[in-house]
This record gives sequence, structure tokens and C-alpha cells, in this order.
Amino acid sequence: MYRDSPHPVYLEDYRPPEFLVDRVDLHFDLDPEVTHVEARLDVYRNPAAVRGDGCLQLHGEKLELERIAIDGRDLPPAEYRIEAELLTLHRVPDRFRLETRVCIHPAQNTALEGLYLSGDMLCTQCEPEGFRRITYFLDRPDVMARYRTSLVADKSRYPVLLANGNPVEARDLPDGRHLACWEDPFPKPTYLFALVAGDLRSVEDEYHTASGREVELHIYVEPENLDKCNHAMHSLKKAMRWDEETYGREYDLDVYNIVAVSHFNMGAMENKGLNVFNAKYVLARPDTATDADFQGIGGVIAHEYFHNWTGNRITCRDWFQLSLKEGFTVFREQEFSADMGSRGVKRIQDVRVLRARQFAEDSGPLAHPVRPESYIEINNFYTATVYEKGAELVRMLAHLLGPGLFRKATDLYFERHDGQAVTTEDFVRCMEEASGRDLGQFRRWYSQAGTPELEVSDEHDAATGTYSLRVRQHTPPTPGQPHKEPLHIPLAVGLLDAAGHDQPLRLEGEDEGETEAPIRMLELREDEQSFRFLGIRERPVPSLLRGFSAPVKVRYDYSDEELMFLMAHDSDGFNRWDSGQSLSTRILLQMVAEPGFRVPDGFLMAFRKALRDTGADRALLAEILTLPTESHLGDQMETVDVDGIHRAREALKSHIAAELHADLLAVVEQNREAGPFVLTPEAIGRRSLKNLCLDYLMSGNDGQAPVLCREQFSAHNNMTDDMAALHLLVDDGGPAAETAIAEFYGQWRDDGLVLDKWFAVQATCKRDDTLRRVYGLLSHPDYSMTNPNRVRSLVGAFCMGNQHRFHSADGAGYGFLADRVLELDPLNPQIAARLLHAMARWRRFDSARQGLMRAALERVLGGENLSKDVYEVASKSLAD
Ligand code: 7MF
Ligand code: ZN
Repeated sequence: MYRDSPHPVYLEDYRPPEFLVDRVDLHFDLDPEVTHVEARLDVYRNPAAVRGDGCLQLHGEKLELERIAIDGRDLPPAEYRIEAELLTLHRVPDRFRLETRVCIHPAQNTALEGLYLSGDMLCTQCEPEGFRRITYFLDRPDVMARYRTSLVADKSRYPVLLANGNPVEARDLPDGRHLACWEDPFPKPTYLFALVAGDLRSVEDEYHTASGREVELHIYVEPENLDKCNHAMHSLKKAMRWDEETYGREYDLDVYNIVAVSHFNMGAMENKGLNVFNAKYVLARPDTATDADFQGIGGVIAHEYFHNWTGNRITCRDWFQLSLKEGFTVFREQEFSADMGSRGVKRIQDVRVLRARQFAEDSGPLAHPVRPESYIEINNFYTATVYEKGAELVRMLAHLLGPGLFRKATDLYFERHDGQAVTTEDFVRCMEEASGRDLGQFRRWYSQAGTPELEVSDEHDAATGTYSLRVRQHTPPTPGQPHKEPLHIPLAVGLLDAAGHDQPLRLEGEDEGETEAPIRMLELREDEQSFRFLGIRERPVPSLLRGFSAPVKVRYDYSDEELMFLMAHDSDGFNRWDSGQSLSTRILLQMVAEPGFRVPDGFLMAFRKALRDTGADRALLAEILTLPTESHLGDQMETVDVDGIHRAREALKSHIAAELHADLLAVVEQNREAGPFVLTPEAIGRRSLKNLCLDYLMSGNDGQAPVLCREQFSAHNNMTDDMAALHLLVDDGGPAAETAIAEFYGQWRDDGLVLDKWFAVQATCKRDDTLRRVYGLLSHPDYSMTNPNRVRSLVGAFCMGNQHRFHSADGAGYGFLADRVLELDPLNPQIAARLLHAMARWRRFDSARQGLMRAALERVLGGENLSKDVYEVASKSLAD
């Protein structure tokens, strides 16, 4: 239990650093048990800062100081003070050289922050505040310095030694040791520092930049994974080309190194010239990785590459500005992936994630603005709001400016701020200056939390041919922000005539013959606004928020028939999908309320029509035919009815299976894997549609479906099909499930990433003994609390990917989670805090479950020596 609650950090307390560093020389004597770090810093007083008390305070955690000297003179203990997280030097000159030597213990570092051991490899993770676990420094992103790093290690254990920048020296030393020296010419903040030492092999390639520079590309992996790097390398080169073509941005060093590590808290890290990746986002072979895994790799490789400009060349002034780099980089990756594959499908997938994670966050106790105002632990603010909503803000700016001005504005941003640590305000000002548009009101998106709701109503006057849309915006209160101001919202609309065609749109006040584009970007600024369209003879069906033009919720009173009409005819692919989702959500919620509710025939007819539409994009069809998840349905209810939702969704699936049996079977037959494996969007769409239909068939009571599943599972065509079949067999239960589980384990017991899937498939099983199975798996020899991927695949998958079983009425799931969090917190607080999010929205459930979750949260909060990470999530979740 916290006696003194940890203090929050506030944005308004930001002050420029009193000291800056221009050069850093680091020397590492590497060993997993005891590593020595020598640092030589050229420090000087910041002329732009307010003069303070003359003290220099350096961050440092879990460091054993062995030497400290200023300008060559060793300091006696009276001249400095060491506390748990700070080193204070009492009086220092205006410019001096500081030398320190510290000792650290990588093998004891289970938090995976700073320098740690992953398997036999030494590696680092410094974002956001890990560098202070490596050496004493001003560990804040507005202190940018040029680094030279030399690494010394045993040559047979660590033949590969990598750091940021370009290699400048390598030689052997006595006693089987060797040295490698790296120099990074670009000033960078501490969080982009990285080193790796290990017995690694690399896949190599090269890239010629648009201006004719040669870049060596390397992906370093453990020897057994060399045959799983092709997709990552291919994705990297595509991302490099795209950034040149789309933003005019080139790579800037002679080498680009990527290392895959098996123990990693997050997805990956953009360290300058030396990206460190969770192995999950590098390694893939058709027999080990699913289509979703391949797509995830393409996306994460691109994301980290794009950071070289949005993050590294231009970085964040402080961590409240995190979305400056993350929102923009997520947006850049989303656009890249849209250009490389199917734009419509990518948008649907991104909005699904945004609604599931960010809307949920915005409506719970952990809601915060894209630019937060305070935090207790910055690691807790790498959130869906900062990333995904942040990306939507950049997308809205791109919409408001249009492609030409948006490019002009990003050019200005890169030109003006290269080499600087800046704010989201600096970014918006570039958008404003390059376009001449007033973004004063738009800035509220950065400071105001919560998801705006648009209430839309309409009126048609046949006599005058006038159609009016009235839009009211309202943002519900969030913690600390009871009153909300209206936002500047781009709302893309179209109006469909009876034949389903877009009508030309002319707003009142515009001249006839002026551009009558069929899609209009209405700009909302007031609490309530009306738009009058002229020349509309018959009552149209409005298509609202096309392409999801803003991160808002729209309410308009569509009839079932109108939703089916939009599903069939809307020229906007996103809205075709979205109207289908609205309709199935509505039907499912009616089934929850009234278990005997009859599914409208029109719904099944629309489903059948889609299944028979052989010309359609199969990936898009699969999206359209996928029912909303149980947690999405929960989000739409006043109080989540865990069991009712599960029952309704299963009932609708088996109804579809029974009514459309022949069509589903036909799609499965027609889309069987034939010929060699390919990863084209076409083939991916084929597999996803087929596996979705197989899923429906398994919900019916056709004895043939399990046979199809077993056949697919035994065929071992590719991991997408293997996993789809395994999932269905496991959900089906019985001896076939046990056989498949055992067979899969036997085949893949030596491949960690595939084993993660094996754990996850059991943790997400819908059967009622799943928690018992999960408990059993906790003592499986392959389970490990110190590998984040493994923890996520078992504990995370059960608590966040299995609403029905996690929220079982007896509260057993909550007790399970509280125990895991308390057990994990001393080892890896970041992962412990992330898991705890599964109970943050406890107030959305019935009172019995509320009581059980609250008790579990209170038990966590009462834990001894709680980390700041878990303390912040638990205390904010419980706050009223
Ligand atoms: C794609 O943002 C999207 C998001 C921080 C660590 C990677 O590059 C990053 C790092 C967290 C959460 C999500 C992502 C990352 C981090 C991520 C990765 C790929 N700067 Br924490
Ligand atoms: Zn990022």
C-alpha cells in the first residue's frame, strides 16, 4: 500500500532544461551479471533557461556509482548527493566535462527497461525513461546530443555488437574479447539510444535512396530464424520508397539495422539506425505466421521506419507531446498500408481498433486528452488515445487542408523543425501557416478528452426541393473535464437517391453550377448547426461520416430498411460496412433484450446476397459478414449483459448457419487453398472469407463441419488455415479438440511465437472450463512470467479477449487477474499495469460484478511495494 501517493507530473510545470549536453562518449564493458558503463559528457549551461540554484541534477535508477569527475578531478562525496532516482552535483561550472562510471546488472533486469538480457542476447529499451537505468544523465527528450558508443564483450558469446549510427571501428582485444565503435552524427534524445550484443546472424540487402545514396540493410536474428526475415525486409524497402514518394523523406545513415528479440514489452522501438523489434513483428514464414501476422509485420516495420523523420529527426519536447510523434507516425503507417493493399479494408480494420480500444478508454476512468495534462507514470500513457485518436487528428487536418496543402504543411514542418524537440502546437502552427486556415478551434481536439456524439436529424421539403440536416454535437464529461466545448469536426456526407446513387450536392448560398461534388465535407463548429441542400427532389437517404472522417459517434434514426439500403448501395465502402454493423448490432441487442426475437428476413437476404456476390472483394466481404464482437455489443449497452450477449451472438450465428448452410458450404468449397501459398490481397481475402464461413458452419449442427475443420487442420497448408481450424476445433471441445491441441504442441514446441498462439487459442476458448484450463497452463513448463509475449498470450488473451469467460458471474476471472497482477508487478510493472486495464471499466457491469471487480481492484491497490504503474491504473480505476 502506498503511504505517500506518488506525485503526478504536470504539463504546466514544464521548464526548459538548465543544462544541455552536446557530446556523449559511452563505453560499455558488457557482461550479463556485471556491466560497467563509463560516460563522458560535455555539459553546458542552457542560455535559454532561467538560472536556477546552480545545481545539476541527473537522473539515475538502480545504478552503482563507482567514479565521478569534473574536468578530470574526482569528486569527494561531499560534492554530490545520491538519492534513489537522482544524482545532484552541488556546484558546477558553466561548461565542463563530466565523467562517471557505474555498474549495472542486466541479468537481474526483469522489467525489460534499460539494459537487459533476452535469451542469450543483451539489448536495451530506453523509451521513455529507460536510459536512466544505464547511466546518469538528463533523461528527458529536449536534451539532444551526439553519441559515440564503444562496446567491449567476449567475442565468442557476443560476436555481434551494435549501437546507433554508423560503424566506425572494430578490433580484437586480448583474452578473447573484442571492441566495436559506433558513431551517430544526428543529435538525439536519450530515449533513442540502443545497443545490442549477441550471437546473431543477419539477412542483408541494400537500398538506393532517391538522391542516390547507398544504405546497407540488416535484419539480425538468432541463427534458427534466418529463414523468417524475407517479409520484414521486403516491407522495409517498400516503406523507404513510399516515404520518399509521399513525403519527400529519405533515410539518412549508411546502415539501417533491425534486431528481433524474444523478450520485449511492446511492439518495437525506433532507436536511431538500430530498431529493436519484438520478434513477433519480424519473424514470419507461411507455415508459422498467419496473414494477420504478416500484415502486422508490414505495419510495424513501416511504423518504426517512419519514426526516423516523425520522432527522431524531429522529436518531442516532453512526454506530454507524445502524440506529436506517435499520432503522426500511426497516420503515416495507416496511409502506407492503405496504398499497398486494399484501402477500404485497412480503414475498416483501423476504425474497428479505434472504436474497440480508444472509444472504450474515452468512456472510462482512464480517459485523457491526446495531449494529457498530467501523469504519474508516463509508461501508462502509451495509449489508444495518444496513438489511434492522435492519428485521427492528423487525418482530420489532412482532410481539412486537402492533399496539396497538407503536403505543403508537412514540408514546412520537416524544414522548420529538423533537429528540434517540439510540441503538438508547433505541428498545428505549420498546418495553419502553410494553409492559411484558422485552426484555433481545432486545437481543442488536443486538450479535450471524450468522444463527441453527433445527433443528426433531417427534414425534406418536396415542394421547394430543400433537404436540411441538423447536427448537434455533444461530448460527455470525462474525469477532470465536466464541461466540454464544441469542436471543429469535418463531417463527410453524401445523399443517396432511390436508385442508390449519390446526388450532386449544392448548399444554400452557393451558386448553381458551382462544384456540385457528390461528397461534401461539412465543417461543424457550433453546438448545433443546420445545412440546407437545394435541388433535392425526393427524400434522400443520408450517408453520414463517410470514410469515418472524424473520431465521433453519429446517431441518426435509420430504419432497418435504410440500413440495408446503405449496405447494398453506398458508394462509400466504409459506410457499406458500417451500416451492416449497425444493423447486426441492432438485431443482436434486440435478441439480448428478448431471446425469442425473430431475425428479420431482410437481414438474412442481405447476407445471402453478399455470399453469392462472386465478383466482390473477398476481404471486404469477410469484414461485412463478421458479426460485432461480444465486447463491442457490451459497449453499446447501458449495462453490459455478459451472458445475454454471448447467448444472442451464438444464437444468431447458428441461425445464419442453418438458414444459409448451402451458401456457406459453397463458399468454403470454392475458396479452398489450391496451388502454392501466396500473400496477395486476393489470396488473403480468400482465406479470410473461407475461414469465416467455416466458423458459421461450425455454429450449426451439421456433422460435416467438424470433418472439414479436421481436414483443414491436418492439411497444414499455412498457419492462417491451421489456426482457424484449431480455434474452431478447440471451441467445439471433446476428444478432437484435445487431439488437435496435443498435435499442434508436438509440432511447434520449439517455436516460441507459434507456442504463443497455442496458449492464446486455449485462453480464448468459449467453453465453460476455460479458466480451469488457463490455471493449468500457468504451470505448463513453457509458461513464463518473464516473457511478455507469453504473459499476453495466456493472461492477456483470457482477460481481454474472452469477455464471456473472464466476466463469469462468480468473479473467478477477477481473482485470477488480481493474483497475476500482484505476482507480476515486482518483476515487470509495465506489463502488470497493462493487464489491469481489463477491469478499469468495472462500472459498466451489473452491481454483483461491480462489487467483485471493485474488490479485486482494491486488493491490488493494497498490495505491498506497488509500482507507480500499477498504482496509477488501480487508483484511477477506483476513483469516483
Ligand atoms: C505500431 O511507438 C503501432 C504502435 C513505443 C512503444 C512502438 O514505435 C513505438 C515506440 C508502444 C505501443 C505501441 C507501439 C509502440 C510502443 C506501436 C508499434 C507499432 N516508440 Br508502448
Ligand atoms: Zn511509435
